[in-house]
Amino acid sequence: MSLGIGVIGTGVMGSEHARLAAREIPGAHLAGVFDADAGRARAAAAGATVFPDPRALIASDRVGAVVIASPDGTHAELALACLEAGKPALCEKPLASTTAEALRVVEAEVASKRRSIQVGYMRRFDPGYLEMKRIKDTGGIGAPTLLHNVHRNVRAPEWFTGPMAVTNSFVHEIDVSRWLTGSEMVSARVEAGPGGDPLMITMRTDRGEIVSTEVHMNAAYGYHVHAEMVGREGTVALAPPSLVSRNKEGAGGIVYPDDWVPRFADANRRQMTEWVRAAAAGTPVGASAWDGYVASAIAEQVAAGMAGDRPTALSVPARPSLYG
Ligand code: ISE
Repeated sequence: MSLGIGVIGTGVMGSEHARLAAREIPGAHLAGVFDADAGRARAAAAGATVFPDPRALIASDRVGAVVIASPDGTHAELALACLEAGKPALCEKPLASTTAEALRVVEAEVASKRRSIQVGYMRRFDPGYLEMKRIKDTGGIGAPTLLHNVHRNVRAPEWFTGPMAVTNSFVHEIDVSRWLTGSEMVSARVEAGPGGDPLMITMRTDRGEIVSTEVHMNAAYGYHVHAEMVGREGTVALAPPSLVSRNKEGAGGIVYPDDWVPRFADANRRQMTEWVRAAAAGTPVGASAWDGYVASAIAEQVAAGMAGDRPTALSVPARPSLYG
């Protein structure tokens, strides 16, 4: 039987999730959408039901699983509503906009005794990152010592406020660095460039590895995410993310997209495919609510320590047994 997916929030990512559910995911279909902007909801629904509010979507018999892609501040409350309704949810990152709210989601899921929340840290499904991890895990570069991340956006979205470069963008590197290294982050230090952008964030892991990240919100030339891991016997890096190389006006090279949707199209498709498979039978395979909580907790601590000139010590509570 085909799984009916309901999508809450049809902005940049929500409309991509709706498109994937409607057209590209085996065993699933788009059952309906909700967005505060009804016109935007109708456009993303492409004929599927437009629900009058998110609660009606979650409660509907036609919706077997929910994608939460509304503004960051609504994620935790909607994830809790999905847990209450017993419906699997793929919640866009971050899991919550505060650590306290993220912890409430973890606690509710632990109380339910079943993992049913996956957090949309889609880089875990990107073929390049997966290959880096496979090579590192099979000893292909020796013991890791450093991870260099680069995260460049063309320009900060207009809805960006305050420390969102950390809580909305850098959270990706927190998650992917924990996943790639298998280590926990124990300290962080932030240097800000002129006017506060770019940021250079250096973290230390509990195995002594160094993780450096350039978070650049207004890099102008294109959307560009890169990572290189250095080990005792070699290095492994993402290859240039382009299907083609173009020559024009006396120059040649790869072509960068404007935002993350084309860059991570494959990762998002694979993420939803695996999530649908797990919703039918099994446990979600991507970032768990616990991973979402840890990423948000670290981001909050990094943002709070930004003004200081000393490294910030990072701490997270012990992992509940539900998360292995
Ligand atoms: C955005 O919300 C995303 O999740 C993108 O992947 C990230 O690159 C961008 O910086 C965020 O604002």
